[in-house]
Amino acid sequence: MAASHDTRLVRGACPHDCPDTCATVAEVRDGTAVRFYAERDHPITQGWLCAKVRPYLERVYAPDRLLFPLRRVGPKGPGGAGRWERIGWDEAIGEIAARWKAIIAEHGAAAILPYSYSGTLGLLQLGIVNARLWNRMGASGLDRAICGAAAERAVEATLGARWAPDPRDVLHSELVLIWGHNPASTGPHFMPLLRQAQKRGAHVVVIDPRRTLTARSADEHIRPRPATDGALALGLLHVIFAEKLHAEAWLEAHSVGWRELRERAAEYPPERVADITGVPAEAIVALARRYATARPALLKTADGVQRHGNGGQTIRAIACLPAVAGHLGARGGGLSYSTSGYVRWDAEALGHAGECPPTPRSINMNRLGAALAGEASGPPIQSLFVFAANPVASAPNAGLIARGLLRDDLFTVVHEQFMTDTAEYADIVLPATTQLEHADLHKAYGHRNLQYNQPAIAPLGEAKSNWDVARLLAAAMGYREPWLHESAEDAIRGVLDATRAHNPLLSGITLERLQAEGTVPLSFAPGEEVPFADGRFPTPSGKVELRCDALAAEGLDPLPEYTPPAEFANGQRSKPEDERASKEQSALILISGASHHFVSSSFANQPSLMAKEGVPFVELNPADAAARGIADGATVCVASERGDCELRAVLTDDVPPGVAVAPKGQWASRSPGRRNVNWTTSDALGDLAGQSTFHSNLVTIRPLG
Ligand SMILES: Nc1nc2c(c(=O)[nH]1)N[C@H]1C(S)=C(S)[C@@H](COP(=O)(O)OP(=O)(O)OC[C@H]3O[C@@H](n4cnc5c(=O)[nH]c(N)nc54)[C@H](O)[C@@H]3O)O[C@H]1N2
Ligand SMILES: Nc1nc2c(c(=O)[nH]1)N[C@H]1C(S)=C(S)[C@@H](COP(=O)(O)OP(=O)(O)OC[C@H]3O[C@@H](n4cnc5c(=O)[nH]c(N)nc54)[C@H](O)[C@@H]3O)O[C@H]1N2
Ligand SMILES: [Mo]
Repeated sequence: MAASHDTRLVRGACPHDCPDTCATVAEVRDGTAVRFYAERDHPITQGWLCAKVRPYLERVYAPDRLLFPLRRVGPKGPGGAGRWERIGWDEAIGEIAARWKAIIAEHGAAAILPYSYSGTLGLLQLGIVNARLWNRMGASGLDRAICGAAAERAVEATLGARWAPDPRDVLHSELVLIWGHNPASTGPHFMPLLRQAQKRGAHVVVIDPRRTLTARSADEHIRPRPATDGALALGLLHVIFAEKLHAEAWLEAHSVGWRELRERAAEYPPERVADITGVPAEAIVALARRYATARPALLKTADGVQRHGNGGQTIRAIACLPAVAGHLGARGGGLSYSTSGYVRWDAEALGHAGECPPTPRSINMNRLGAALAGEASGPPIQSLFVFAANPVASAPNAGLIARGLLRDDLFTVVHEQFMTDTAEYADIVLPATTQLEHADLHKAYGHRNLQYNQPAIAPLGEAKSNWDVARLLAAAMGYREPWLHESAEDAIRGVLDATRAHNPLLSGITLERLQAEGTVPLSFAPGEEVPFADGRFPTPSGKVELRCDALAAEGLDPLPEYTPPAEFANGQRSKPEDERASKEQSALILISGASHHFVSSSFANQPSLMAKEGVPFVELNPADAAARGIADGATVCVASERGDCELRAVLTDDVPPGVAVAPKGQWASRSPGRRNVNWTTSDALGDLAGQSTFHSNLVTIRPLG
């Protein structure tokens, strides 16, 4: 290397919404990142990056990166696309603060709604920025229930905490039951470990209506009708209890309500469950026996199965299985949902809510369209500040959101890296830095390491980080609290130190150590690595709550139960293939899970990844296609009672009759008719924690043209 060049290697963290939170390295030459690759020594990243993040420099240096603040000069919305004028930061921040002050004076700060989700998962650029400015202002809160709220609540209600085994412990599993989860696409670094476990003799079962990439390589694939998994789990429990395969001594000592659960499960004999789920009774009995007798069995689930109207109770039923079969606390056994509960950032250090006015109201993000139309009690939403999210592409019932964003009296600011479907509706667009241009600290939801992200390059153009924008806005609003003005490092250090004071898993983990080492594993004491090995659970009772009185106190069923989602009960049917007669008119259940090459709508504007993912498509079973006169490759209209979109039909028996699959993530602005699958999805809330119900979506599909 020529001596005149300055080359540095800078350690970072992948910020995207994925359980793997990879350790990355940027090679920076004379201020420009020239190579981007995986940290070799990281225990989970293991030296390779996924198809999405490998070409990350294409994203950082993309020609369509937003580099300057923009003000809308044409009419609102996509019709006005291209009609922007470049303005300076001072002017942009000044205009936003002036508008907000006027709104606060007239309506109160509740009329301002910040909206963010998971464009980045960093402690600083998401967590702190989500909290401080808005708390100080007294703005409306956002109920962040778009992703896994029901499962989070169900797991916490049952086990007391979102703790999960180290992914490497799968090498000790005899059976791996992967339920409504597609890690080959959504958490790919688990797959080499799973392969290794399989080579050592582990039996892998996938439960998913679709033959996913993960299901293809499993030893067994069980395909229930969508949203019937609660009945399936209760059926497995039925067999385990009936055949006395349950861990009775353990349940006596460590659980609440196992006899009541046994009574509930008694209502779900295999024949009834077969009728509900479409899974043959023999397969249910065989799986129950296999699951209960494996030593041990790992049950790994994620968020797909709970994005239904009954998702909370479904995860409650699923979460009871490892307890009843006696797998909790065994290395290689237990429940793997999320590791995110090990570190919960100190809320007061994060948001300083104790020094702020109370949050006036909270708006469920799944109801954004309805809220913009005036559903929420209190003042109408007058201003929306969107960052690290793209609700027009990613939130349910997006047509209603798009209509709301056209309101002339709504002042919308979007802070973004790209001119997304949502940014197109903004009055002011602010350019955001990428992960290479700012500092952050990341925990992971799929493993148990912290990862520090050093800025590798200077911000491109005039891009600013979320934290820098929050500080500028705080200053312009006249808020003088020091915690609204500290440096990025001090903000991270403050929350880390405050959290360490009450969390022994952070002992010895300082900012300096994170900066020096990049990856730092949580400090599990010997004997503590396997969750719940001591038989103690941080629930109100200190035991596994198979019967959960806290849920009863909220008027919910304290025992897991199966009820079909309202979308199907009110709709045509719950058993798709029973109704062959009116096939053409009859509805299909549309599942819109993760795409392989995007993360939600992130990356869906990157040409190399768009080429790999292909045009927006919907998978249909050939029998359903034939009944509707749909040929492979045809353009079809997919419609629900909420709206429609145009997709290309892919005929495949990867999806069973009665079900269709169209991945999330495609941008509306790059789709035919400027609508994506979320024009059809439901903004009804699920049975727990205000959960989104994307997959409880009845649609009709017909050929176009
Ligand atoms: N490549 C890629 N990776 C991602 C993402 C992405 O968009 N793309 N998204 C990230 C995010 S935000 C999240 S939350 C995670 C999600 O990670 P996952 O939960 O693994 O992903 P999903 O595809 O949403 O859902 C998993 C599976 O649930 C299945 N499913 C749907 N309904 C049912 C049902 O009723 N019963 C059963 N048994 N299965 C059902 C779907 O067919 C799907 O295969 O992935 C993260 N990783
Ligand atoms: N149909 C359907 N829709 C779904 C789902 C589904 O299963 N089906 N799943 C849902 C799930 S699980 C989730 S988590 C949500 C995710 O929904 P969103 O959180 O809205 O995620 P994205 O659509 O990826 O949008 C994130 C945006 O943040 C921007 N961004 C990235 N980093 C930064 C940054 O540092 N600063 C700023 N200001 N911006 C940044 C990116 O450019 C991107 O446009 O989608 C949901 N949408
Ligand atoms: Mo998510």
